[in-house]
Amino acid sequence: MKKNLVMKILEKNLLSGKLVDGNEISIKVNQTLTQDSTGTMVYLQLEAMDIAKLQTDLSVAYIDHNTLQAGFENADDHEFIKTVAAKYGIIYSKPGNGICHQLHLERFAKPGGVLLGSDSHTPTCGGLGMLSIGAGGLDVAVAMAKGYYYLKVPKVLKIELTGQLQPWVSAKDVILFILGKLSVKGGVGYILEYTGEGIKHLSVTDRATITNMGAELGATTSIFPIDEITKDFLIRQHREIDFYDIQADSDASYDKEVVINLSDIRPMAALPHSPDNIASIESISGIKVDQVAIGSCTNASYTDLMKAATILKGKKIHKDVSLIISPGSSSILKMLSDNGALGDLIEAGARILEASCGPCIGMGQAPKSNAVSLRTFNRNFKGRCGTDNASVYLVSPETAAVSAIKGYLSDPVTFGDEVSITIPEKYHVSNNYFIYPKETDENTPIVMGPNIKPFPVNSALKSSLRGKVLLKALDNVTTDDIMPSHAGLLPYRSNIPELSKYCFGTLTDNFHVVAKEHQGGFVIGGENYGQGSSREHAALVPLYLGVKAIIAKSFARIHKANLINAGILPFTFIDKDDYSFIDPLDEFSIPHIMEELIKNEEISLYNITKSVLIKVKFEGSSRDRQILMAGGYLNYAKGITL
Ligand code: MIC
Ligand code: SF4
Repeated sequence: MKKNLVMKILEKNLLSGKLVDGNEISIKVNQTLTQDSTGTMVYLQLEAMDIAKLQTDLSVAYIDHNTLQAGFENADDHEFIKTVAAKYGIIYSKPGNGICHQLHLERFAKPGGVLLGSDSHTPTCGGLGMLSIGAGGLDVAVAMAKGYYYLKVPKVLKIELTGQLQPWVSAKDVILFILGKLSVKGGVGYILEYTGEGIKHLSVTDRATITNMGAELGATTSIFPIDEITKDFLIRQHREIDFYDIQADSDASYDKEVVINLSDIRPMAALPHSPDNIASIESISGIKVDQVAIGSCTNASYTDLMKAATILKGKKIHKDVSLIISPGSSSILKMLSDNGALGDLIEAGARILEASCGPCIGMGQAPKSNAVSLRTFNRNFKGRCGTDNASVYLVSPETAAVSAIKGYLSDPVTFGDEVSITIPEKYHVSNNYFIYPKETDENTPIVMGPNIKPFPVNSALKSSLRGKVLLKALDNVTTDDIMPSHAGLLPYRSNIPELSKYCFGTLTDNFHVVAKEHQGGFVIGGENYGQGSSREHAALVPLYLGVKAIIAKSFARIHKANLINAGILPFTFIDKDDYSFIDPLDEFSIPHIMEELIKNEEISLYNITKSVLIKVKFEGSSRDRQILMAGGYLNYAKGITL
């Protein structure tokens, strides 16, 4: 069979298992990345593994999420990560250097390699032809310690791009268009491989915008082919040496194919409160706008910010609009400063933030009550911006900049001639924000501030389970629902007991009280339970509160892996209609859980309150079942020779 690019890279890095759809395999991980809001857990877990040396070619610890530092907590976390980095030879990226995905694309990603990152938008580097997968923190710690990652062989969806983008239409509109077609569940179980004539007109940063938001489709990752454009980007980034050529066979086979004509796409937006709630800007233009934010790992490249600066040059931001700019990296900020574009943004009245995630994860710049906020970001879940009743629309930098001037949602097509940006001959490289291992000492003592608390570890699965339904949730519950994140809570990412008070905070006020009162229990979910981020806090906090199993119609990939690693049972209904007959506080019993799991049989769950038997199942590998029986990955790892 003719192989696609995904299969070629998986084959190149294959360590165990057969490359057959649905099979579990392990692959060699060449690089890892962490960011600070998941990183403290990753490095606590790495420390617990007690290893002498990392097994990756390169690992980078970025500080980009928790940079507000309203108290000592974030700075203590940074110091902890810095000392771990020095001990293990991990490259440390200081706060202010920029967003992990943008920086990794600029500095380290290698075409044809495998990257594992403790952040769901790790697929950004797929824009450079690297197989880049987002995972829970523990999986990333294991990749650093052991060099491998286990995954189910995904199906590969070919997305063939034909045609060429119309003026004022950009990469963000492409991925929003795809989200409108496929939905937030459309990519589950797939890796998206882009091909076709249309890709010749997309730069590496355009491609990265598209692969970045593949996370919102639920895809394992997305990847573009390695071509002259890839090489050109590396040359301009002063690292042609990192070019590696690996190609899909001609006439490669795919599990599914979609053709998208770029010429058909118009400026688009994702409406509140889901990235797949798509409409054309033309159909919703005129909505009054209070805030516009340009930045994030989706749209804060040099080209994106230059487009905004060129549109805003000599103009004034509307009096009722607050325009926020957060550059993707310190190098980009330096280039904007050198070429005068930063001055143009300031003159227009923009608020300039440091190069970091910032408002994307609610770290500041929460909009006013009932505000309409246009953001070039990737997620618009309710409350994520820090203001529960705000309406967030996801748009391109072009739409954002034009709307900031007009004061209402405007189609950039009506703005006149399209701006065209020349990619710099050579990108600037800001090296001084990195601490490289050669400058560090492996004897550096690990520094842990008072806010860094031990993470919870499960105990081995019992032969039977009993407990109450603590919460019943609808479809598409996000990890932002399970473990909300904003400026008030992000300082506690290393403090699970404190975070637990806010578990399921967007759905109910008192989950932690109910969970404690009933000594833990069960959670019921709809389709796509746990979509969104990679934060393993969405598993560790429920574990801390005694949650034993989640029974849902279906799960998002990373969250399901995090539940398994934590030893929480992720079950799916065999008959989805059973969902309707469950109510909060129903009493459940699973009398033969251990036996059924060992035999890989259907699980019989008795709803004692309703006197009915519900059949559920565990979909996973035998290794996954062993991890669950051991009570999570760390217990499992103790029992095997790795
Ligand atoms: C996000 O965009 O939701 C985050 C914050 O980057 C998360 C990681 C986290 O919760 O720390 C992600 O995407 O994985
Ligand atoms: Fe940071 Fe936002 Fe990207 Fe997450 S989605 S990594 S918070 S910029």
